[in-house]
Amino acid sequence: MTPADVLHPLSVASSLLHQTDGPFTRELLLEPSGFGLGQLPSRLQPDATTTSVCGFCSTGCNLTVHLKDGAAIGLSPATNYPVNLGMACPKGWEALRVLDAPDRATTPLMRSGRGRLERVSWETALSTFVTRMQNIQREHGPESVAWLGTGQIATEELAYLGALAKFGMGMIHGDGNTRQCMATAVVAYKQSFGFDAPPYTYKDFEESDVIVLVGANLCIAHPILWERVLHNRRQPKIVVIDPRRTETAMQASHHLALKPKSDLVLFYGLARLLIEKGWVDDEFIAQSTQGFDDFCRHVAPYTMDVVTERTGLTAAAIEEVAELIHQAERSSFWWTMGVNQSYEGVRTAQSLINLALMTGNIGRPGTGANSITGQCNAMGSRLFSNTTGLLGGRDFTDPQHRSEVAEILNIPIEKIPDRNSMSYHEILKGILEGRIKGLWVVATNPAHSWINQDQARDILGRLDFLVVQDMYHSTETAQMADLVLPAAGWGEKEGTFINSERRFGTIRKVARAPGEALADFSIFRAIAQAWGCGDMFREWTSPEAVFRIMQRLSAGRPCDFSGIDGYRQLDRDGGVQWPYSAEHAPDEQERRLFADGRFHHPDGKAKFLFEDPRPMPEPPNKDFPLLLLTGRGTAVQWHTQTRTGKSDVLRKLAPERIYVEVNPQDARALGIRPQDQVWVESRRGEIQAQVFITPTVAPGQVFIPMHYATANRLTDAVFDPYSKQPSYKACAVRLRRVG
Ligand SMILES: Nc1nc2c(c(=O)[nH]1)N[C@H]1C(S)=C(S)[C@@H](COP(=O)(O)OP(=O)(O)OC[C@H]3O[C@@H](n4cnc5c(=O)[nH]c(N)nc54)[C@H](O)[C@@H]3O)O[C@H]1N2
Ligand SMILES: Nc1nc2c(c(=O)[nH]1)N[C@H]1C(S)=C(S)[C@@H](COP(=O)(O)OP(=O)(O)OC[C@H]3O[C@@H](n4cnc5c(=O)[nH]c(N)nc54)[C@H](O)[C@@H]3O)O[C@H]1N2
Ligand code: SF4
Ligand SMILES: [Mo]
Repeated sequence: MTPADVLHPLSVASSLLHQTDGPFTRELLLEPSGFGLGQLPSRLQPDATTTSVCGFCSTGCNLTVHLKDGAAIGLSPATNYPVNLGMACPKGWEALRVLDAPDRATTPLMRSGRGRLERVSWETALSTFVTRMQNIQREHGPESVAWLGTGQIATEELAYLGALAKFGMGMIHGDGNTRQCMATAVVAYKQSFGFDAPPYTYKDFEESDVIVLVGANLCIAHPILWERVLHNRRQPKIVVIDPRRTETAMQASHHLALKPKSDLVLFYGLARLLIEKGWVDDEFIAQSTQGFDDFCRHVAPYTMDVVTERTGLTAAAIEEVAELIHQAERSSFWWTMGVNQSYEGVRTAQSLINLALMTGNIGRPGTGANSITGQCNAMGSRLFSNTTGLLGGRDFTDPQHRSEVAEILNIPIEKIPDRNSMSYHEILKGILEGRIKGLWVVATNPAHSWINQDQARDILGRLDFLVVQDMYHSTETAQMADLVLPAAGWGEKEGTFINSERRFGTIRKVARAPGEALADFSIFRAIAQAWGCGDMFREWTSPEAVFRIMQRLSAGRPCDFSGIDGYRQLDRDGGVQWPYSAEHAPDEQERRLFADGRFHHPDGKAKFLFEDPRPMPEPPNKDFPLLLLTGRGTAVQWHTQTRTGKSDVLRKLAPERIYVEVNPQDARALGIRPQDQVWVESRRGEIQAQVFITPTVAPGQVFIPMHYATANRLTDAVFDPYSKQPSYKACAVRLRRVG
C-alpha cells in the first residue's frame, strides 16, 4: 500500500478488494479466520465434519456439516447439541440447497441511466455508495441517511453495521426487522424486569406441568421446540390460546379459541380469578415484585361476565385454566407473534408476565414468562444492533452508558448519538416527509414484509438513493434498489448467533459464496475504509476479534458473557447461554434467569404493569365483515421465501400460490367453493387468492400466510404505542368470487 493510498480512503478500500494477483482475489478480506470469500478456512480438515447453528429460526439447532475437499456436501442434525438433540426441521435439512440459486447476487449491481440494474465492479459500488450517501448528508444533514437491518446476520456483523453507521458514518437513525417481530417483547421485558431478558431455557418445556402457549404456533414456526415439548415426561397440560385451531392447538390438551385481540381482557380476568381464589404466591409477590396492590385494583372490574363476553370463551374454560395453574407445581407462559404483533402488544405481553409473577412461576424449572424469538439472530440484534439500544443492551440517552462504550471502543464520546433512533415506521415517515433521502437495507425485504405494502413501496420509491445488501438480486426490495451489494449467506461466512434461550453458537464457512459476493462483515469493513473511518475499526479485523470486543462491551451488564473462551468454547460446550461472566462461570449447560428472585430494576423487583385495553383500530363492519389474520403458513416456508423458495424439496411441500383460509360457514354464505379464486379486499388494496375452506379459522375470520408477495397489500399500518411494532394480525377485509 502506498502513502497515497493511505491518504485516499477509497483506494484503500479497493486495495482491500484487489490485493495480490488477479483482478479480484480479495485475499485480504479472506484473513485467517476465513470470514471472507474465496478459499475455505484452512483449519477445517478437507474431508471431515464441522458444525454450524442453523440460519433460519431462533431455535438455534446445530447442524453437522459433512465436507469433501473442505467444502460442504451435505448436513445432518447434530446429535450432541443441547438444543436439538439430533433433530432438525426441513428448512435446516435444506439449508445448503438454497445457497445455490440462479438469482444469487454475484456482483454489485447499479441502476443505469436506462433504469436497469447492471453489473459494476466493487470499486464502483463502494465509491458510489460513499459519494452518494456523503453528498446527501452534506446537503441535508447527517440524519438524512438511515439504515434498516436484520436479525438474520451474525452478531459480529450486526455490531459492525450498527457501530459503523452511527459512530463512523454519523447516522442517528437505524432500525431493523426485529421491529416487526420482537420489539414488543423487548419493551415488555425492559419495563417489567429492568432488562430485555427472556428468562428461560428450553429444558423448561420438558419440566413444566402446565404449558400455556399464547399466539404461538410451535408446530409450524418452531417445530424443534415442539419436539422438546414432546420430551416432557410430566404429562403436561398444554393450553393453546389462539383464535385459530392451529396445528399446535390440535395437539394440545386445551384450546381456547378466543376472539382475536381479546387476550388482554382474558389475562386480566384470569388474574382476577386467581386473586379472588387466593391462588397467588404472596411471599414471592412481597419479596420480588412491586405494584401488586394497584394491579389487584386494576383487574377487579374484569369479572367473568365481562371476560366471557369480550373473549367469546366459556366461564368453564377460563376457570379450568385457573385451576390448572393453581394445581400445577410449575406453569410456564410462552408467547410469540399472536401477542407481539398487536396495537396493544406490550401490555398483553406484560399481562402474561404478571400471571407468572403473581403465581411465583419464574426462576424455577418449568416456569417463566417466556417470549419465543423468531429469527436466527433476533436476540443478537436486540443486544448489539445499536439501533433501539446502545451496544450491550445500553441506552443512548444515558451519559454513563455512552461513556462506557466510548471508553471500551476507544472512540470520542461525541461520536455516540445522545438520543434514540427513529423506529422503522418513523424512518419511513421521514422518507415520506423528505427528511430521509438515503437508505441502506441489509438482510431484510421490506417491500414484501412491511405492513401496508403499497404505501411502503411508494415511500421506498421516493428515496434518492436506496442500497440493498442481500444474497439474491431478485428480492422485491432489491428490485427497487439503486445499488445492490451482493452478500454471502449462512454457510458462506463465520460468526455467532444467539438463540431464543440466550445461547451463543457459531456459524461456519463451509461453502464459497458465488462470484464476487462477500460476507456482510467484509462489506462493512470495505465500506468503513471507503468512508474514511476505517481507523475507528482497526481492531475489528475478524468476526472473532469483534466477538472479543462484544465480550468487553457486555462485562458487568446483565448479558455479561465476558467469561466465554472464544469460539473454541462455544464449539466445545454446545454453545453457551448468557450470562457467563469471567467471575461466575457456571457449569450447567442449560440455565434460566432470576432463580434468586432478583430482577434488574435498581430495587431488584419486577413490576406489575397494566393498562385498559384499547379498541381494535379496524374492526370488521358491514362493508368489510371479515377479520384478516396473517402469519406462518407451513414449516417449510421462510418469510418472503427468498431462501426457502430456492429448494426443490421445500417448494414441493408448500402451496405454490397465495391462498386464503375461510370457515365453511362464511364460504357457504358467500357462495364460495373449495379452490375458487377470490378477491380479498381491504381498505388499502385488493388481491387474488385461492380459497381453502377449513374449520380451523373461526367464522368471521380469514387467514392468509405472509410468505406470498401480496399478503401485506391488505394489512393496516397501525402500531403498538410503546414498542412501535406493527399490528399484522387484525384488519378488516371482504371476499368475493373472481368472475
Ligand atoms: N416455518 C417458519 N418458521 C418460522 C418463521 C417462518 O417464516 N416460517 N419465522 C420465524 C419468525 S421471524 C417468527 S417471529 C416466528 C413466529 O412464530 P409464531 O408467532 O408462532 O407464528 P405466526 O403464525 O406469525 O403467529 C402465531 C399465531 O398467532 C395467532 N394470532 C393471531 N391473532 C391473535 C390474537 O389476537 N391472539 C392470540 N392469542 N393469537 C393470535 C395466529 O392465529 C397464529 O397461529 O416464527 C419463526 N419461525
Ligand atoms: N403480514 C405479515 N407480515 C409479516 C409478519 C406476519 O406475521 N404477517 N411477520 C413479520 C416478522 S415477525 C418478520 S421477522 C418479518 C421478516 O421480514 P423480512 O426480514 O423482510 O423477511 P426475510 O424473507 O427473512 O428477509 C431477509 C432477507 O435477507 C436476505 N438474507 C438472508 N441471509 C442474508 C445474509 O446473511 N446477508 C444478507 N445481506 N442478506 C441475507 C434474504 O435473501 C432476504 O431477502 O416479516 C414480518 N412481516
Ligand atoms: S427448527 Fe429452526 S433452527 Fe431448527 S432446523 Fe428448523 S429452522 Fe433451523
Ligand atoms: Mo419474526
